[in-house]
Amino acid sequence: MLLKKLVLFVVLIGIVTPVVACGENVPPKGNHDAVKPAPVPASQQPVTAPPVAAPTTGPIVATKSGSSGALADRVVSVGLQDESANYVFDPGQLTFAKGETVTIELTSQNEFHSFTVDSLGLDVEVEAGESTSVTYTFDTAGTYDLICIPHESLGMVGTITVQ
Ligand SMILES: [Cu+2]
Repeated sequence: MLLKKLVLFVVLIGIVTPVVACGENVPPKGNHDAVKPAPVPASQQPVTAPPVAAPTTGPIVATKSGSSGALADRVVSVGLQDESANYVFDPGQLTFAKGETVTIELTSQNEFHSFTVDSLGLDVEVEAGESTSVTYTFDTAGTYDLICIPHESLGMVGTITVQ
C-alpha cells in the first residue's frame, strides 16, 4: 500500500522533472534528488530575464527619431543685434531642410526683440540682453518672412527658406 504510493510518486516525479529540468541528469530515485534540480532552472530564469530587458533598452535610438517634436536635428544660433541702432538678425537668412526639426537659440544683444514668422505661427519674445530658444519642425517648403515686431520698420527683417 505504502510502497504503491511511493512508486506512483516517483513515477509522477519522473514525468514532471524531464519537463522542468530538460537535459539535466536527474536521478530517478528519491524525491530529494528530484527536487534539487528544480531550483536550478528557476534560478536560471532570472538570469535569462535581464538579456530580455537589454534589447528593450536598445530601441532608444528608434524612440529618438520617433519623437521628432522634442529633439532637434540641429541647433542654430541667431543673434538679435541692435548695436548703434543697427537692428539686424544675425544671420538674417536661414535655410532649413523640409521636415527638419531645429532648435533656434535667440540671443538679444541689448534690447527687447522678437523672432516672428507670422505664416508659421512663430512668435518668440526675447528680453533685453537675454537668450531663449524655440524648437520647430519645418514641415512645409517655402519662403517665409521673419520680422522683429518692434524693429521691423527699422529693417530688422529676415527670410526663412524651407526646401
Ligand atoms: Cu528687434
